[in-house]
Amino acid sequence: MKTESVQKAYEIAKERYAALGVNADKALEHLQNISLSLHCWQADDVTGFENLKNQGGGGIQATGNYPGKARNIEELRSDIENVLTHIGGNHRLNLHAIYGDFGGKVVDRNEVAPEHFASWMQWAKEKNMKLDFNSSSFGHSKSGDLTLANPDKGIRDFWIEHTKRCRLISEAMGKFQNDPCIMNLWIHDGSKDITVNRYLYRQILEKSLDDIFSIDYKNMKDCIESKLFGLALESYTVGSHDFYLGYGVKNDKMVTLDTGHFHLSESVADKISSLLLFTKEIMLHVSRPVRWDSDHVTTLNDETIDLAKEIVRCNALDRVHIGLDYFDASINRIGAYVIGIRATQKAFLQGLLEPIVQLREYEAKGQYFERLALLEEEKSLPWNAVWDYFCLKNDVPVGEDYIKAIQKYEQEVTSKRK
Ligand code: RNT
Ligand code: ZN
Repeated sequence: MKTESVQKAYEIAKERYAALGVNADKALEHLQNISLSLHCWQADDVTGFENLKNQGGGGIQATGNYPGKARNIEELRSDIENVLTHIGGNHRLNLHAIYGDFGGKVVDRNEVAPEHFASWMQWAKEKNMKLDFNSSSFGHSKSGDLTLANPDKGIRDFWIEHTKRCRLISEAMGKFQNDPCIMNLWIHDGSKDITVNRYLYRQILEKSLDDIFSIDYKNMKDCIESKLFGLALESYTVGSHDFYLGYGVKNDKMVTLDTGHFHLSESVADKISSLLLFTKEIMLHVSRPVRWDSDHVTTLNDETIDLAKEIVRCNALDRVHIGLDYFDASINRIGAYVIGIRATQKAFLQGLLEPIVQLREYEAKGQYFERLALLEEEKSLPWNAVWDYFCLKNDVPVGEDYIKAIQKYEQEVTSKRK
């Protein structure tokens, strides 16, 4: 696209927004400062780089077999570096414990340590990225149906040790990067069929968490992520939303809202204001559930826009951490990253461009026709001209130009991975 037309379109859009009391320059400034936490696991279908032989145990699964997935750390880093060339702003990278730099050694989950992430910290520093972290209790021979909620002390202690070590790693990352590393704790624990021990498993999980969180750290922040159900664990999830909401409020922990972890008709956007009242911060996993927690690539759909708008309406951009969480193995994986990241940014831009003062004035006066009318008009205001200008300013592809750029990387790099 021509630079000149992007600039012209922006000037016209700016005027249009100004007429509604919205400052487009300010919106762009805010967007520039929104740092997304990019999930590392879209690049390799959540496999990680462990050298463990006895991996089994489910908990998570990517579907599809599009060629070119990252097979090692170097490839994953190169993919992320490529992704960054297609998106504006400064972003974070969210690592899972299974992505350590294990140097060919067998390092079990209860042995992971900061040293296994030293090269990541160094690389992130060079790329001007901050790191976030996750414990990984899925895809391991000890994963089974129950990890931290397992009545078997041996298995439970194994996962407690793993999670404690992950907090230590997060602390080291936070210290190194001089910015808190956010560590997410998600476990798949549940039951395929009716259980008569709902209380017991939740009681065990609470105890395990108390143990895990008994050490206070300064450079990391914990967040806990619920789920509705997992494949083959349909009847019961130990770490349900109620469980973690209660635990988080009681113990001052951030709750992670994954947009795929609720009934599809439930509004995640509606949860933001309540959480903001009772917990200090929120972690998000922006995803796109199709019929279930399918982790499709995030798009600019109503759910994503509602969520972003709600956060802006609550004036809570500084209290909400925005992570992405999807893994589609059926399409070009770099493309998947870029589509989801850009969609999330667009959603926030729409939120930032909302004529909120006017809308609230209408609402205060009981002018509900006017409120609805403006909400409708807002959808087709020239936000896209502002978006194009954001891309131009950031020297990243404008509009659909990133398609070609990604095709090039595929031709030159990912298609050669066999
Ligand atoms: C799974 C959770 C969890 C994972 C990642 C890999 O349902 O959403 O966040 O997707 O940690
Ligand atoms: Zn998630």
